[in-house]
Amino acid sequence: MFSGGSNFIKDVDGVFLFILAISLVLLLLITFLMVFFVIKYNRKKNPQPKNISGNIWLEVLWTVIPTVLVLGMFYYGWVGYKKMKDVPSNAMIVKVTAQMWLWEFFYSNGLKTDTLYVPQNKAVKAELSSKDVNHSFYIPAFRIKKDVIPLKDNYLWFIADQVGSYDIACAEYCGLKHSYMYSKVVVMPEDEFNNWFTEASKKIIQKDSSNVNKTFVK
Ligand SMILES: [Cu+2]
Repeated sequence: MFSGGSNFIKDVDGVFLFILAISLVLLLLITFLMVFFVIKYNRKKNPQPKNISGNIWLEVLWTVIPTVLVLGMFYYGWVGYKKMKDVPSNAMIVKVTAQMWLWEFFYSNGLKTDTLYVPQNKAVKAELSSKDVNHSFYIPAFRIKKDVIPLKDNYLWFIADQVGSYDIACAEYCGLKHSYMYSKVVVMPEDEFNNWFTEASKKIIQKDSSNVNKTFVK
């Protein structure tokens, strides 16, 4: 946790920690008050039960504080979500197709791969579509996840800032072999990516220039 390689790590982990911290404070406070009241209003100390009338300030406090906390969680979540929706105009577009039970990636020239190759420090927009049922495109190391739904065009984007290979998972139960629906995203320095892209594209042209979409390059 708190490692990974995209431009969203700070925002997503930040919201996560913020909510975790609030939850921890509430857990401790509620546990403390519970034990405190059990002792304070113990029957041995208070043989005669008494009615307690309301306290306006207490009621104001327990309304205002949770409202502020919930609005805070919403605010940070919304700010982060908005960044994930605003794709930079210079993003490289890769079409991602999901089907039971594999991922396929299509580059602008028709190159098709079973692994997602991307250049480091460049915005990549993944246009998501499904050939059959609901899937979910999930790269935990980049903190991005989006449902892939038939007949609905979803997208997400990211900037991978660390060279390496990271898991891509399907995060929506999609049938018998859902748990095997894994792929990898490989992040390469930009010139290395460009070399790979040129080489891989040559192969599809050599194999069949009239039918590039059906050529699989590993
Ligand atoms: Cu799936």
